Amino acid sequence: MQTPRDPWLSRAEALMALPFFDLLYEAHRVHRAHHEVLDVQKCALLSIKTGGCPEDCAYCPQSAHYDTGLKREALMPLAEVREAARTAAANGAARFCMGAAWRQPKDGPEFDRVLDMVRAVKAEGLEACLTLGMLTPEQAVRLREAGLDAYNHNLDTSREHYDRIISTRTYDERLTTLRNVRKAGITICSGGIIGMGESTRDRCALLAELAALEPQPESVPINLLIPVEGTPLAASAPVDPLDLVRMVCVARILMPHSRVRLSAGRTALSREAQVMCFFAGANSIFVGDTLLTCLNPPPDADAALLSSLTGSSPGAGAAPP
Ligand code: SAM
Ligand code: DTB
Ligand code: SF4
Repeated sequence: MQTPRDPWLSRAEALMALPFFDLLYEAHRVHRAHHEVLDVQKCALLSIKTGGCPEDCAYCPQSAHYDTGLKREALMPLAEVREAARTAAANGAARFCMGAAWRQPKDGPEFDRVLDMVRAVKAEGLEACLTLGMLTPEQAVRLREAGLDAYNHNLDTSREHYDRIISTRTYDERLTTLRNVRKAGITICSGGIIGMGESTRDRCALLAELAALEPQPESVPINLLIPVEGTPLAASAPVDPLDLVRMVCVARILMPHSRVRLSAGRTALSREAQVMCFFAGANSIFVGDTLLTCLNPPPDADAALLSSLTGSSPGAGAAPP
């Protein structure tokens, strides 16, 4: 039986099989036709509830199933979130994303506090994004009413590879939450991770699932696995940066209007590999020293990275930091 992803999957596989320059050239052409190439969105990221998560995602340092030495933290006080949002706005972030290590939020005082966090972030003039796990239709509506702009909920990998990575939830549960979010009028941020032992076909199938959503996700984060000691994926082989560039290219071509976010794993990439990802169509990054629990490049390195795109770089002979 034909599923909505199938035509997208054939297209993705055909693109992925192209010679590198042909793929890169086409991706950049599509990128230029739909976006300002120097417009790279900066998103701040804050873990508002850390560790002790009941899910068993094999990549995740926050899962209670693995001993990663991470210190658990209860839901953050509202004032701390407000302060972090203020700092992010002062540092030029456009969007403020808050993540919680939950399977799904419980209605009650903690969910009410998250609604207040959304209001506080909006009051600083930032776009507000959350990632809290699965949502009911009612929770999605309450978040929208509080002013939430976007909800991050990654499909993470292909349907076929999914149960080798996560056993405590299904792919269809992920898709149901995405539907609930969309129905409530919140934009969708959904992407995945590469470097988890998946095949090229799995990568294509992930992008095909995302591209088949109607409408397509407004943001597509592409994460490079950060192998974390204590998780089942700690010993995963590193991804060839050119395969990451290919992944960005195919995402850009299949989803021409989306923001493709070069997400986790940038500390493992050279400046040149990141620039190639921007050329391929990535136009968003997380800024700030930490992601949720892992390291991100330092802000001064990112400032230098972005200014090296604009023509205002130090000039001939000056080595970047
Ligand atoms: N608990 C919620 C959920 O799973 O939807 C929200 C937080 S969860 C940490 C958000 C995303 O972070 C995951 O979907 C995954 O894509 C990404 N992530 C987690 N650990 C990672 C790692 N070690 N390397 C790369 N990405 C990771
Ligand atoms: C996404 O796709 N990547 C971000 C965000 N959405 C929430 C999270 C990356 C987490 C990396 C591992 C960590 O810092 O714990
Ligand atoms: Fe929990 Fe999200 Fe980590 Fe999975 S990815 S263990 S759901 S915090």
